[in-house]
Amino acid sequence: MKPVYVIGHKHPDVDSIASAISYKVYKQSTDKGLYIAAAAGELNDETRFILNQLEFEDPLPIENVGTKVEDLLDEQDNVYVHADMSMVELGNLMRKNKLKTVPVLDEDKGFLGLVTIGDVAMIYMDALGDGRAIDRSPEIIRGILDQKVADIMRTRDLVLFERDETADEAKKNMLSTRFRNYPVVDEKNRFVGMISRYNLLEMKRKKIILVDHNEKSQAVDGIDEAEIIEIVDHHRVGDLQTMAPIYFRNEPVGSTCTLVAGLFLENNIYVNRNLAGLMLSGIMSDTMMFKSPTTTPRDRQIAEELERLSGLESMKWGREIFSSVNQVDKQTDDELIAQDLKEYVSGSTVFAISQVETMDMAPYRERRQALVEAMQNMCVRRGYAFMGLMITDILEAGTELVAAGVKSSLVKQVFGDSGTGEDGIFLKGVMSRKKQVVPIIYEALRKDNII
Ligand SMILES: [Mn+2]
Repeated sequence: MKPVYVIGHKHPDVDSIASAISYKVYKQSTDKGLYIAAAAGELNDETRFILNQLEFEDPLPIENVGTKVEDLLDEQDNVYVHADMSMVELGNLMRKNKLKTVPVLDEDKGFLGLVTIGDVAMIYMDALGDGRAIDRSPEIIRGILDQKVADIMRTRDLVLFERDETADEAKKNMLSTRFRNYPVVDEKNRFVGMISRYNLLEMKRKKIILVDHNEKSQAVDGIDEAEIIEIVDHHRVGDLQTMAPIYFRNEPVGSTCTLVAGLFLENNIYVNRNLAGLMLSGIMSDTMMFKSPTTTPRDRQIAEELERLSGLESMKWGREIFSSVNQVDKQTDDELIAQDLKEYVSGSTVFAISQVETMDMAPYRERRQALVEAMQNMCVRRGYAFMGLMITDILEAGTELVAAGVKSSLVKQVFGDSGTGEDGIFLKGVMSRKKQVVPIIYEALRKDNII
């Protein structure tokens, strides 16, 4: 069965991972099908801490959701034969299953070769020749039937695919060869199935459910080739397009986990202690322990329910989560600015806003100059007009905004340089990237373009 991947944004934060895992559980208990929770990037420290404490497996890491050879595999059961099988058995099997091509495998499913119906026919035709030896035909046929698959299988000039090759590469290869079916192997040459020219015509896209984002620039690579079947999110509506109508749940609440937990509760679906803890983690992390202005009464209400179900005390658990973050000295400047970075596009301007949350600003302030330099370099490398780093103090409920890049003056213009430092602006009460920073920048860029 083809799986559906539930996946959050790149540079995944706690909410992204927690909502992917919990929404996967929700789908699994309400819908038919196979669902897999995935991660579009490395897990951060808080997420690792939470998954560890609550005993969850890591989501499947996925770098690219573009169509791969494995997505084109034939759905039906794969029939194969062993090299020591007799021609009689082979003939029976091919007739019974109406096969045109059969792979030959060893005991470990290692791929050895192929037998095609054309090859089998040729053996009979060659042996019977021009028909002059017709009176000897019982003998000739017996000779053929005595042969083994090993004697007749084709091992040379085959076109094989690996499961993680892109569908585009496979397509090119298939168009330049003339076979009907092609075997697919894994990296250890073990047979995983067949693909046919026919599969190529109806390109099978990976099925994806997006959680905690809906903008292309934040989505896993290859998203254009995938089929988005649902979105559950709490961010502004961005630029993704879908072929068909989809289930799109977007509400302005503090975390995606609030929405997912809401679904469990509304539909009276059982939530175990750990799952309740996981969703509570998403809420506490995204709302910065209810201090972020994105926090809504709904987040608090759902968090209360989850406290009850998980046995965790939300503020205490929140402090544990945030103190597991402070690995600041272990991270390089590049790691620090890339850890929770989001890209945005406005017309031809691409910019990025990064955010770290902390209970202690001092180590960040000490490194500010080095961070600015790393940001300058990142702007050049990735073509950002500017980027901002929000160093958010959860206890103080405020953010130091550091900007870099060619157009960084725009950031200083809109947020006002309070004079606390050359590149940093302290913004009291600002905690939310999506509510208090990004919209203001968009508005400024819009005006900038008009004027
Ligand atoms: Mn979120």
